[in-house]
Amino acid sequence: CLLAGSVLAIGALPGTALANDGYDLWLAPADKGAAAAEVTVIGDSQTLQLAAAELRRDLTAAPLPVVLARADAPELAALGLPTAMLGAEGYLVCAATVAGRPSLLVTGNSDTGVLYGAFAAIRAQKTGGDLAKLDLTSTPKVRLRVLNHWDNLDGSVERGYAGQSLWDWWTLPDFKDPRYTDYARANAALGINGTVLNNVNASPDTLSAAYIAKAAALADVLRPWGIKVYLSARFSAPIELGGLKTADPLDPQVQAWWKAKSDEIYRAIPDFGGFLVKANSEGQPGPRDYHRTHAEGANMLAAAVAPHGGVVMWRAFVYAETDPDDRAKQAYSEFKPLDGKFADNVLVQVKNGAIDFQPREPFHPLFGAMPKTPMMLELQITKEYLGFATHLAYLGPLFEEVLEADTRAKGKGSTVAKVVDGALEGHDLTGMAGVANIGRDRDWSGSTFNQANWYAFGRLAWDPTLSAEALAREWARQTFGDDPRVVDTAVSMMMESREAVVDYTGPFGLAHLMDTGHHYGPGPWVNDLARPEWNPIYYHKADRSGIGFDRTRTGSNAVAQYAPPVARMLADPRTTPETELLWFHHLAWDWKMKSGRTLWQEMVVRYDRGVATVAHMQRQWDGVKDKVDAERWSKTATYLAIQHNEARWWRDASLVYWMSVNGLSLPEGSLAPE
Ligand code: GCW
Repeated sequence: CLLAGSVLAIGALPGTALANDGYDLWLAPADKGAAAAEVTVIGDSQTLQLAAAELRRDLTAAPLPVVLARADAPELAALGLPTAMLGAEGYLVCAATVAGRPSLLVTGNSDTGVLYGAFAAIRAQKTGGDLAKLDLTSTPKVRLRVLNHWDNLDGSVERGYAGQSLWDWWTLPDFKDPRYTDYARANAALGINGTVLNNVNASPDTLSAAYIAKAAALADVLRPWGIKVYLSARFSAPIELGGLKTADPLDPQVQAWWKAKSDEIYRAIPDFGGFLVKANSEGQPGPRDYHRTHAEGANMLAAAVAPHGGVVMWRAFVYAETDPDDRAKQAYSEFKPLDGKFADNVLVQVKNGAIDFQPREPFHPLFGAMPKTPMMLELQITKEYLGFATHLAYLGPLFEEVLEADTRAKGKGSTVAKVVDGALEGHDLTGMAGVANIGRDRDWSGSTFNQANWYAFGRLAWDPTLSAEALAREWARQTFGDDPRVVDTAVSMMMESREAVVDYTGPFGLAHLMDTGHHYGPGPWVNDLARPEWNPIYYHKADRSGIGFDRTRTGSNAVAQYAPPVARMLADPRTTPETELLWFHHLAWDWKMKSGRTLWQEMVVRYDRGVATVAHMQRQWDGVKDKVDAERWSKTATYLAIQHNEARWWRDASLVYWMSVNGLSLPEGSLAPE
């Protein structure tokens, strides 16, 4: 009683909205006072019923009764709707006369398509669309829109900053936590249609009978929402689980083991999506242990799931000590020669950049370089290198930047988005993966604004050409309501946030300067780890004469991995985008930047600008204190204060370190007074 009273008291402070723990994500219920829509379902499926329930709950003041029906319903036959072009998962929402009654029709070629249409209608209304004029049609551009959970069987989450794993393996398969349904709803609202339940650093036990049953229980919850379950497979599982002496992919016994294991999984999960594999990377076992190629490894698993319609998502995130010259080159060196050698149901999953989810990285040279292979883009939604859950960094612009990058593989306009959605090379099997930022925290993602990164990933996986800013606005309206002052403020903060992190952690393409292991806070000086490419100094190569990694012909020549026009542009520091300058070049501290300042002076400006931007975000947030509920407002304000302190920590520690290397001092008056 006392507790409830005190919560109410907080909510009742003058001018302060009630508390909100962020649990509802972008699905906050519509205005309770408004009339619910009248919804009729034609057909009979659980998914259609779920879609109807969403509309009854969240669509208000509909000018017409709503009808939900699959396109093949006899009642729609006479309408001649252009549904063929919607494909398996697209939707159409429009005014139509159904069975003699003017209606708002939500349709698609599958139940899931109708469900997506229902969510699209709700989104349209919540973001200001006029239901009377609603005419929506959309088809996903990417087929597999998948979250990758790096969740371990002990409940911990690798690089997870939102609490323990959502999956309670202990109580599964009997207890299906209602939260799994809420997770499914949130994903379906974005069009996410797959989830890899466990960490790519996979335990062999994931494939044991006990865990297959647990995964099957989750699959049962997710299925009506159009979401398939996938598992990360440990390549050596035939040894650890099967008692075999080898995991050699060309060994008939190993092949038979995987076939039998796949059959067992499909008996429990008939629509199982397939396997995700991290092989021969960071100590994980793989086909290279047996002198086989990645293609031989992937194809062996692909053969096991192919009869059931499954796929293999084979990661290209590989690097080893054997090629210490430049870690950024290794994936391309190993995978490019394998183009055309992968089975039809294999996708190669490539991180956005060639190193590892840095605040800024040039696009991965494998995009556009393997035209015969479906290339799946892997993005990191969880902010391993961008300040975990505490720092506000909206990743929409980062995702957009890689999707818009022009590989020039087939002339101008050969964007990464077109490689990923299959348009450039004519692939039908396409995919995008996001490393989830979801945990058991009440707000799912560790902070309100982190939810936007999950949101942006899901929407971009549906349509990689959507704009990061438009998505920020969409998200903000559904999250905070439609007060323009709050929405504009949130969008403005979001759109400047990622560049702020780049500025205060390392501008101009500097990368991997975080303290090692946990990757939180600065550590550009670290140089005592066993493998050279784990040490930050390997990446910045700063000395008295200059800073940056020479990836041109005089250095590692990684630029040669890009298509010739891109390679030429990157070979010269004067034509390299300044945002990526030190990624590709080792330059003198007094290199002249476009601003006219020296590199060193400009670096100081950028570090300081990063701190100033965080201060600006704080001021903006202060300005909407009376407009946002107390709980979300104060948590965000506190996190911004942490971020401001830590941006200063980053700036000061980095500058002091660079000065210890270059012997220069701070340009007069360069740091803004605090
Ligand atoms: O980003 C690095 C992380 C590892 C991760 C690895 C990978 C799952 O530091 O924690 O392991 O990449 O992507 O495989």
